[in-house]
Amino acid sequence: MFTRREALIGAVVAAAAAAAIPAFAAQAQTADIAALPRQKVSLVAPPFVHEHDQVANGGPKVVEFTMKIEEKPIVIDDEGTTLRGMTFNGSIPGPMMVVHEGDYLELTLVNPETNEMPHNIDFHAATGALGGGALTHVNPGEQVTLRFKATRTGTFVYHCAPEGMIPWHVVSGMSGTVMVLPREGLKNEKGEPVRYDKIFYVGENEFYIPRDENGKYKKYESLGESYDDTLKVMRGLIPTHVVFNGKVGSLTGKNAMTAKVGETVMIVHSQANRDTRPHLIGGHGDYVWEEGKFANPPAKDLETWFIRGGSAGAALYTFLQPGVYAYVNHNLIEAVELGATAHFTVEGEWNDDLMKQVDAPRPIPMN
Ligand SMILES: [Cu+2]
Repeated sequence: MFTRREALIGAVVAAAAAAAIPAFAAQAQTADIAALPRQKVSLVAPPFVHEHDQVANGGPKVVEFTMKIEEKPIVIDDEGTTLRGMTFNGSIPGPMMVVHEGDYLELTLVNPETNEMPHNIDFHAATGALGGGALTHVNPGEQVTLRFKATRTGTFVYHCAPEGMIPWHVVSGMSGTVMVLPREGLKNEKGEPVRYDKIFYVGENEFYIPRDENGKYKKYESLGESYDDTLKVMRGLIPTHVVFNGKVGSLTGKNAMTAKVGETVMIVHSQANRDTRPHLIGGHGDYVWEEGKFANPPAKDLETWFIRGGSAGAALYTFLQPGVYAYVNHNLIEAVELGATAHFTVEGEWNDDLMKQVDAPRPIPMN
């Protein structure tokens, strides 16, 4: 029998040994990483996603991205309401970055001198140092480069997380998604491969815009000037806007996402701060990774799925009918009154077997 003291000493020795092994392993890995191929990827603004292989082509590599932080006023509805926005790369949400499991994601984060605020980035896909937040703090006029290994597959939120100002930066627009695909691609619940023909990234945000004494939304000359009022609205937890991709109508009408009958579309949906429940009106989620984690089998045939605040989920759907589909947050007040609605415009042949108007509306017959 070990005494408690011996057990403690044993634990300390074991911990020291465990600490020594990663140090050695870390040195070996640094050399290994230097030998890996590098790929530079240009990011594109959501709802689009940069070109990528679904099944990894070759072994692990270092995938390089650059994002510039842009602070700017952004009109978020048809009434000219203006958010003092903070963005990764100019868009809300920030662009999606796609890598494969075992790859290294290397991000250069640029905070131009023209900005007012310090920023950083917390990758939910990463391990250690506040998701990189502790190692990426950049003041205006600085840039930083962080590398992390993508060890877990799935869709993961990233967001700004500067000490003392985290929620303000997040609800001002600073979030996005990293997608780490399994090297062999996606699988369904039976382990069979599944693919998408198209991918769209929908980032949902809620905004808290202060009003003046007449109930009109206020405009501010700077982020600093907007801070106190905005914080008061945030603390009430009642958003003034709930939107997809940065503003009311960013994905509706002429901005609708498009597909063809028979195409399989992947929809990645993130919300960095607040729970939401996407629903495709007139369609379904054929396969849904609600938590966005590809190591878990997808759920099948969902009507509405749940995205936890602080996460991103993924849904695959093969369109079967043409027409306009609304893709909404199925809190319908948030969808219709506050803005969380997108559209898919789908071309193709109508299938009468799936749905047919048997009798058009007409007066109720007298009998
Ligand atoms: Cu920030």
